[in-house]
Amino acid sequence: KKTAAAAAAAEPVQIEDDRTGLSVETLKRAFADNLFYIQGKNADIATLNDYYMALAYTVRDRLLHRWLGTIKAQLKPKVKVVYYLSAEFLMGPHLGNNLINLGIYDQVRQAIQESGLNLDELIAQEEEPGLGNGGLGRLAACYLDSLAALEIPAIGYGLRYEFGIFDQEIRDGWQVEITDKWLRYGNPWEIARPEATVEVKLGGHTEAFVDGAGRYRVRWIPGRTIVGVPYDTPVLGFKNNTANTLRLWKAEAPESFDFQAFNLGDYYGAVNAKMYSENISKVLYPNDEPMQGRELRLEQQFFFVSCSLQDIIRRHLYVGGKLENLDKNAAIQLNDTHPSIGIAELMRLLVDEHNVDWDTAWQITQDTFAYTNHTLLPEALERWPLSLFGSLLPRHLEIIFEINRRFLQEVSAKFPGDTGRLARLSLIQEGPEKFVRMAHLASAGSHAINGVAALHSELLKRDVLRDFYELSPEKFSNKTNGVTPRRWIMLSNPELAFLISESIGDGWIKNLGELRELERFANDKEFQSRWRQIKLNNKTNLTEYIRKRTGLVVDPHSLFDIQVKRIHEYKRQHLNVLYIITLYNRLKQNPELEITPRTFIFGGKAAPGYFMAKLIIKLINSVAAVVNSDPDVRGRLKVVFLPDYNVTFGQRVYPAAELSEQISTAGKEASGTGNMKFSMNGALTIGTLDGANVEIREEAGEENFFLFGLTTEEVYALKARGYNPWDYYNGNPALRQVIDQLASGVFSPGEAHLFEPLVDHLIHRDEYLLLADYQSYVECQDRVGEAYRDQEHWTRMSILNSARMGKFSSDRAIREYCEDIWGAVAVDVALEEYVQATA
Ligand code: KOT
Repeated sequence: KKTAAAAAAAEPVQIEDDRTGLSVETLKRAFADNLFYIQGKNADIATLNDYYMALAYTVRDRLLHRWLGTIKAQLKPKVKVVYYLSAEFLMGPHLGNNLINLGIYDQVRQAIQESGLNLDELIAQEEEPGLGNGGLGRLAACYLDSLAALEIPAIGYGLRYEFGIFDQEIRDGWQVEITDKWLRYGNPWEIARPEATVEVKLGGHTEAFVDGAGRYRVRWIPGRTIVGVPYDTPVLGFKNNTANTLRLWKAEAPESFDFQAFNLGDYYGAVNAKMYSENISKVLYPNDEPMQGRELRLEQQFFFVSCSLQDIIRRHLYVGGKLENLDKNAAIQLNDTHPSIGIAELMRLLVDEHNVDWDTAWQITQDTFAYTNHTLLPEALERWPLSLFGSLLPRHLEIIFEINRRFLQEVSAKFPGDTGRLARLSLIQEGPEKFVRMAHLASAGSHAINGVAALHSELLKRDVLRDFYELSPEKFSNKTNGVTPRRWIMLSNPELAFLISESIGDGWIKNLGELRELERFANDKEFQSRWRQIKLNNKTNLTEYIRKRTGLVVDPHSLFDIQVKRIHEYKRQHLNVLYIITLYNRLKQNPELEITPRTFIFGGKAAPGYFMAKLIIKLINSVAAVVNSDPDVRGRLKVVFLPDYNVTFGQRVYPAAELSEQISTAGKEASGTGNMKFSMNGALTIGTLDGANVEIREEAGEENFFLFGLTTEEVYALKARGYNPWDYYNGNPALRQVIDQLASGVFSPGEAHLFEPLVDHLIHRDEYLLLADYQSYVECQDRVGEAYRDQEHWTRMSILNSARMGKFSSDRAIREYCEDIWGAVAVDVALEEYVQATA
């Protein structure tokens, strides 16, 4: 046994440095110091934002040792790094999350309080980096969180958009887009690394030549050059020493550019060229799902991918790696096809710039890349007109032709004489206008292809990528999406997190499967009542927020029925509206009818060019105006559209929800991830058998899930035998009344024809089968209303939902990617001695 003195001597010396110390006193002093020396303010003149910035720097100081320690531990010869390439990272606000991951939430709260301020107000001050549209970008953010939590070496690569997703305002019921100036007050979480700048070429033409060794080679003479400057943001693991990096590229003009023009005396031209270059990372394309074949978009994709691949190769060579072994040090994941030009770019870098022979280069490329598909919607599959592609990336087009030539040779060998198959598999879509099919490039150039939920992965194999599956079945697997419990439970629902930890310990935060232990409390009256009280508190908070944002007063004791996600016809927000109108009609017909009071809450942005989606927003607001102000309703129904749905707002919404609307047409939603966030926070789901709903229901138990609607098979069958929405309209008086009201202007006084395009679409085509699913949805919603009356039973179902959501942690998803696709393992990060371990 050691003596006390020996034990004390063995303790590392702790220097309570103002930049690392975690005591409340040190935190207060550092906070005041940063306010003065970084913000240049004292308490007399400091704004809330100054205080936020001072705190952000105080926190950043405390993570730098982890960050530098991680870089040191990971930049080593035998380490395999996951490179996650994504056009979008929807990170959400950093401050609160970093406090949680550093394990200093409580100390900081106290330090801020003792400084006479309120931590929640400072956290609310942060403008979130909205560098994504929705599910795909948020998934990338959850995955970075889990990679760090699991101590997997990883870098997220993307674009540093100067303007992220637009801010949404509602005027007269319509969506209005406002530019998102998120960098306005500076970004304390990023560090520019101009020393790691890389060059990217665009346009021009190619030339053949014979090199010194007598080999046939190709030279690309670019039309212009852009430089990419990396901006790095740390991504902390939960209470460990890992701080991975999110590296976002900003496009700038090379210095030589304005120098030349300056020498010619063309100052204006020089500035113009600079602006032209900077355009590339100027703004995020605000389209979720449908692709837009704009040249600037392809430039963006190529720009960040080329920067990232050059960076990856540089890192690989820096640790003494050989290019032939790139796949031993690097796993590159393509987040949908947006970065799939990387396949051709890696081939070009290897063959043209690093002198690797074609076959070796192709092997390296396939072994390094893997591709995740996120959509089955045909209009979302990326394809670029050959003409546009060739003028921007002439060398890449040649490379793609060569890849295709060899690829189709292989196909021919395996399926002799099957010309139909060749045409279907070709990387080039033939026709009057030819296209490069990016999903085909990604599939041919990757060793692994995955969908994002079990159903979606099956449908991929059966439909969209069927020929690829028949060619290389071993490439395919499913990786059901997940979300991080750190942000989506701990940070957003602290009271629930506290109750859970008090009941079953805090192991669930790292191992979400442990939530199962909550099952034994499902019938416990005392636990149930605390569970309900927390939900009520969260609902009350949301009520207050709704009042502030919209002026609407809603009843926190009513059923909170919520649909938040991008507005899209396939997601069927308007099916939800059809039910609201149905309820309204019942109340008008029978004002004394007993119904469960409900608050319907919507949130979501529409792509600025998507007319129907914008009309759906107007519809929600128009129905809200009528329902909310009708005295006959007596407050039993309320409809709210909350403007500007984003990550920050999501954090308020999920904890307050009791019913989660996941009502897409079966076979259309690849996975969904909001569905998981709702369930974890104790909401019950009303949903179709679509995307991950199938697995959520499987886990929660079918008795704890409100299922309705056609299955994917039934949808196919109905469409195959000829779907006629008219039959449903004519055969269902309640439905017919609702449609007639929309058509005749009941909800658009003075503008009788306002919703005609919607009505026309529903009764003539109804691509997403709203009318076919209407009756089933209404009956299911009625069951929900009934079930809510038995609060004890409802609470039991709610607890069981949370308890059984362990599968949907992004930690589980990332473990599967690591084991099945990336071959990546955890790397221990050691900190310098004088840094305190996490609390
Ligand atoms: C956007 C453009 C092209 C291809 C796909 C998309 C896309 C797909 N954007 N978001 N998604 C969503 O991705 C989520 C994460 O996997 C899914 O949960 C969701 O169902 C997709 O719609």
